[in-house]
Amino acid sequence: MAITQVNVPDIGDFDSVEVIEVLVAEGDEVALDDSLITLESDKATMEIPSPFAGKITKISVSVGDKVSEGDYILDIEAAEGAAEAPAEPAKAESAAAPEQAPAQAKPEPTPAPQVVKQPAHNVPAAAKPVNPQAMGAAFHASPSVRAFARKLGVDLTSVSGSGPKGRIQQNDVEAAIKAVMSGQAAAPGQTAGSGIPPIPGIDFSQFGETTTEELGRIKKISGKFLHASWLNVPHVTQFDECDITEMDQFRKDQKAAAEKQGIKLTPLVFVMKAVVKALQDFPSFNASLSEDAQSIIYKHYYNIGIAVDTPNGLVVPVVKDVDKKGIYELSQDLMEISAKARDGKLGPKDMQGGCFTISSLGGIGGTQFTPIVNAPEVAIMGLSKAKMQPVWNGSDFEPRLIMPFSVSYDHRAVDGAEGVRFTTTVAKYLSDLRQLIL
Ligand code: CAO
Repeated sequence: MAITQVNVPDIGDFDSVEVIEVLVAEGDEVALDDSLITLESDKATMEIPSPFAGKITKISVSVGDKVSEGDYILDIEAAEGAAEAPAEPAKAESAAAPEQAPAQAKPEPTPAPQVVKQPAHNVPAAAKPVNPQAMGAAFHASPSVRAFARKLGVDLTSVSGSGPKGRIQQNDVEAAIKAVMSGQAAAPGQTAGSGIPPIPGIDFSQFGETTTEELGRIKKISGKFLHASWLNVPHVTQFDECDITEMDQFRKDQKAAAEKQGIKLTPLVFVMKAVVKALQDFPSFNASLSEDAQSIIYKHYYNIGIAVDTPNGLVVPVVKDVDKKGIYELSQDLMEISAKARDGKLGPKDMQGGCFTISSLGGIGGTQFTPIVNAPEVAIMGLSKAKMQPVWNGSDFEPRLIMPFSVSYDHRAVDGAEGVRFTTTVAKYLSDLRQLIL
């Protein structure tokens, strides 16, 4: 049987158009008018249909090639009695640009390409087919449906067609999207079950009066980071407590002298010093994972982020070089950054370079909480309110000031045993500040 060369037919004013899909493979049987390749210019998407029924014996184009009228596409061994395409070219899709008048194919009577106008805006990269299977002719769909699917990022290999001979129609694509949105199916690129089920929108006004306020800028920004950390970081929270009776007595003893210098001494600065000493003992807490999470990057500097509650939302300025500063200097830094934070005057530099974060709610109350890791840091401490408690000393109950705290950490970087060793070590330093100078 004769092998016939199929070339790019007249594609109107287009020249050097990119091949974005090769819809057949060598050995495939095709029917007359089956789509062979898809071309995409900046204005239109075109499918080149087969001029015969037959078998593909050779393909000479690949995805990414640029082709023009007359360029060789592939060879077809015509089936016996195969009908040639009508001399009159097939009509363009209804969405076709009127100026793309289909012309007769040359040199083979290849039917004119079906043309679909591209949307006015650029198709986002993610909307282009990425599944290599989509390059095979595993489905049938018109150019307009293919363009619609591409625009919405739908992989047509995962859509079942309800049209004649399983042809995929626009309503099939719409149904596939609805199934993903309603949680009944996995989104493209996700394996079933890994999609995040959406929280349904509810009209609360049906139950009573409501008012709606847009979230502030800081809440929107921090919300995005917190959500990313919540989803990406496998969190473990270790709860612990420490006896700060002596530490707090020392703080009170120093308070008057500090106030003379305009400094307010709170437990937080002592915690910062104890944390840095513990970070030196456990370097995997003073680290970040590489972007591909295959390496750990140890930091040999000790900058501590402090979560500050402001009228506009939560911000985390960073106190630099905590290991090199004394209690007074740290208190001064803390007062400055929290004032700056509350006045909305923090610059980007004030919030960069953190190694570990402390979120102190101890001035407000609470017994314990689970802070969210400030990724790409790997750990965060949450401080709760210290309370006088009766503690058994072996023979008596003694009143001791006990501060509960927690440390959430990224379990990819830190093991559970290391987590509790870290909190025990912080507690040890805080219960006896002399150990900080050993
Ligand atoms: N237990 C008992 N008392 C505590 C304490 C603790 N763990 N921590 C602080 N206090 C006391 C202080 O000693 C101070 O009392 P005095 O005035 O009698 O000395 C009082 O509580 C208020 O302290 P403070 O909150 O003004 O100061 P701080 O240094 O402890 O904290 C700052 C500074 C900026 C961290 C804090 O003001 C703040 O913004 N905290 C909120 C952080 C936050 O929102 N975290 C949540 C993040 S997740 O959404």
